[in-house]
Amino acid sequence: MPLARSVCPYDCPDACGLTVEVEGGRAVAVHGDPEHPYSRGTSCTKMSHYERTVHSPDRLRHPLLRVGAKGEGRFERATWEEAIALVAERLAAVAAAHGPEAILPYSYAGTMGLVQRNAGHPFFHALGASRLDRTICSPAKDPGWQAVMGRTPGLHPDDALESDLVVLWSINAVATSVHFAARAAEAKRRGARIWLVDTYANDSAAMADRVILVRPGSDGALALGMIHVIARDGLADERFLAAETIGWPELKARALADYPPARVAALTGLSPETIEELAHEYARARAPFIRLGGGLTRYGNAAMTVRTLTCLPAVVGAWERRGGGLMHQASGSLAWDLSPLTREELQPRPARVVNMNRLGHALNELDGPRVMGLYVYSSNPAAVAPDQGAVLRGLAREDLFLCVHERFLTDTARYADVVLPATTSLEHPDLYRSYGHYAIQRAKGAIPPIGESKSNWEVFGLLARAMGLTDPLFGKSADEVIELLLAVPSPWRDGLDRDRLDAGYAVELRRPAGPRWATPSGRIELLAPGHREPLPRYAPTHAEEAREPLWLVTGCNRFTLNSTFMERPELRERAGGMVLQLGPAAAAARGLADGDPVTAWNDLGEARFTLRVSPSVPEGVAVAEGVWWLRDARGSGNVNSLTSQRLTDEGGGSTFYDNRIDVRRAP
Ligand SMILES: Nc1nc2c(c(=O)[nH]1)N[C@H]1C(S)=C(S)[C@@H](COP(=O)(O)OP(=O)(O)OC[C@H]3O[C@@H](n4cnc5c(=O)[nH]c(N)nc54)[C@H](O)[C@@H]3O)O[C@H]1N2
Ligand SMILES: Nc1nc2c(c(=O)[nH]1)N[C@H]1C(S)=C(S)[C@@H](COP(=O)(O)OP(=O)(O)OC[C@H]3O[C@@H](n4cnc5c(=O)[nH]c(N)nc54)[C@H](O)[C@@H]3O)O[C@H]1N2
Ligand SMILES: [Mo]
Repeated sequence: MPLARSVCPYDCPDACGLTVEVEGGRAVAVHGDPEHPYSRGTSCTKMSHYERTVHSPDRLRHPLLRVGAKGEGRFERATWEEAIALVAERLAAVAAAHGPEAILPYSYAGTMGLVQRNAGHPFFHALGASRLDRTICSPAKDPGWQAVMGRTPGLHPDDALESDLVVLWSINAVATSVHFAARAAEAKRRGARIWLVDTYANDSAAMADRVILVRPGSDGALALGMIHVIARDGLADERFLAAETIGWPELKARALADYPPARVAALTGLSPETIEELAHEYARARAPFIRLGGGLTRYGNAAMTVRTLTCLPAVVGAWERRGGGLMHQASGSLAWDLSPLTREELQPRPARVVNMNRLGHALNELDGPRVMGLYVYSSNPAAVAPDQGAVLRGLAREDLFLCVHERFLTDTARYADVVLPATTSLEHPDLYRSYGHYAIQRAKGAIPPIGESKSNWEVFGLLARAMGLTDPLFGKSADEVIELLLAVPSPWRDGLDRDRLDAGYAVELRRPAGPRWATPSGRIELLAPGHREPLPRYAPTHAEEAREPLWLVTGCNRFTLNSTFMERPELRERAGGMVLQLGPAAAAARGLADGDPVTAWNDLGEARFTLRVSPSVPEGVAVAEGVWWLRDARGSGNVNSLTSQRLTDEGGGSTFYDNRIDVRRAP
């Protein structure tokens, strides 16, 4: 049976290599590619039957025009010619009447492939549309890391194998990065200890030797408390600090003065003894490896927290020893210059920027001009964006023209005036990199498009032609665009085996030689002279002052990915529906029992859940895993009707976990 090589296109650090069995133009089975250097022949539960997504009976197969009310989901079939002409005409009318900035593109990570993901950029730039700040995930990691490490690349995930203490810090690796979890497990077999630092005992707790549950958003305080104890007890690596860092005297003085264990205990909810123990064990480990996840980046203090944690390995000199240091993400993005595709300079003038986390605001309140045309692709904002009530109100506006390019009739697509059917990654070519490892891969389509579906790149080519955009880029094929990207030289790709890449195999980027610390001072900057706050400190979260008693942690579900995979009945079932987990005391205090229908509410809205009483959830915390479609919600919203549009301290990031709620029995 013919076997095609492909790549998992989803927003996950593993970016697994896949092999696809093809029979009569159909994908009949999908496996992990044993030749992939990172994923090595295994994939997650979700992808093991990717063919069920690709050939799902629910795939959109042809363009649709709305006939019902917005959100109702009633459409009639149209041809591509009709649909493209209508979208072009409506976008042109919006631009003529209100100016091109009244058009807003909205996209995120439905596919991570470089061409399909960024396909809309040149089109919307050429129109002069508003620009979208794509910050829904964890952009605060970058300023946090850069304040200390500049452009120094982080650790390689395989370095964890050499560590004697792997810290899963705010990452649910067993759910969200199964191949990093496998490395942590291998390190454990070789004698390493594993810590989990989290807000509840998530799926990854089972592999940890020690589970450390902190009050949400307080990790920066914990790190400063550890630095206090390390400095106080003479456990800092003074030789490393003197030779390789700047600012240790100042950081040490601040930690000693302001972050004694008693104060840090009050901030984090840990006991002073635990803080002392953690500091001692971390400092005495030979090569502690911190894998920093996304959880703690979804708070108002995110960048400062990441920055503070990034100081820890330097304080104990961990960078000096193989396996020691911190990995916030893989740094392979440094290998790419996407400007031949994204083409900022096609803009007639720099257009305004709209933060994607504030879509509710953009649709309901933003003026000068008001958003009158919205084009959504590779994203499902009706479900995944914060403050769902405001987003749905905006999408329901009668005067808003909405086009959605999708694989399925999602919550967002139901509001569209025009729905265009999208291909899956098995039906179009692309070039993939990963944010969790250093392999890159080029995939051809393995099967023909399902129905009349088209890729992002093809659709923007059609729209560009219909709107009279003449730049030669719009006439190129996706494969020609891949060549454009590969033609930009980068030291990361020196000596790259092009034949192997073109044949569909994963190829590793090579970390170029460079300064050891790529910072302005050439050293690790524990004090950042140019920063508006030169020294790390504990910064409060947004919800710290909220009235509601429970922090809402809206973590990832192991069997779905954001709102993706909700199309698969068997995965939906395993994902368990809209469940809210509370600890036994919080449930008892409200007279609630396991299985009760409950309503969670706050100032923004309310959502219905089934209660699960769980000893894994500490006092003062509530956990809801997964981003469910409205179809699966018993009330009028999913968990994002409880999350706010507030942003992080730097990076304009989302603050999905920085919210509080209360809970009552539902009727
Ligand atoms: N409450 C809460 N909300 C969250 C999160 C959370 O933890 N809690 N996580 C947040 C995070 S980290 C992220 S990154 C965002 C993710 O936000 P999104 O990137 O919007 O994520 P998905 O829900 O996966 O939606 C992607 C959509 O793209 C479609 N798609 C896939 N491939 C293609 C393609 O090639 N072309 C087109 N046109 N469409 C395609 C899929 O069918 C799917 O509907 O969600 C955020 N929302
Ligand atoms: N199965 C599955 N895999 C996924 C996804 C998915 O939805 N499902 N989503 C993908 C995407 S888009 C992303 S961005 C990544 C995210 O994957 P991860 O990096 O694992 O991030 P999260 O799942 O958001 O949060 C990880 C953990 O942080 C905890 N946490 C929350 N607040 C805090 C805090 O203040 N301090 C500490 N120490 N911990 C805290 C949460 O309880 C959670 O257990 O996963 C990707 N992979
Ligand atoms: Mo994400």
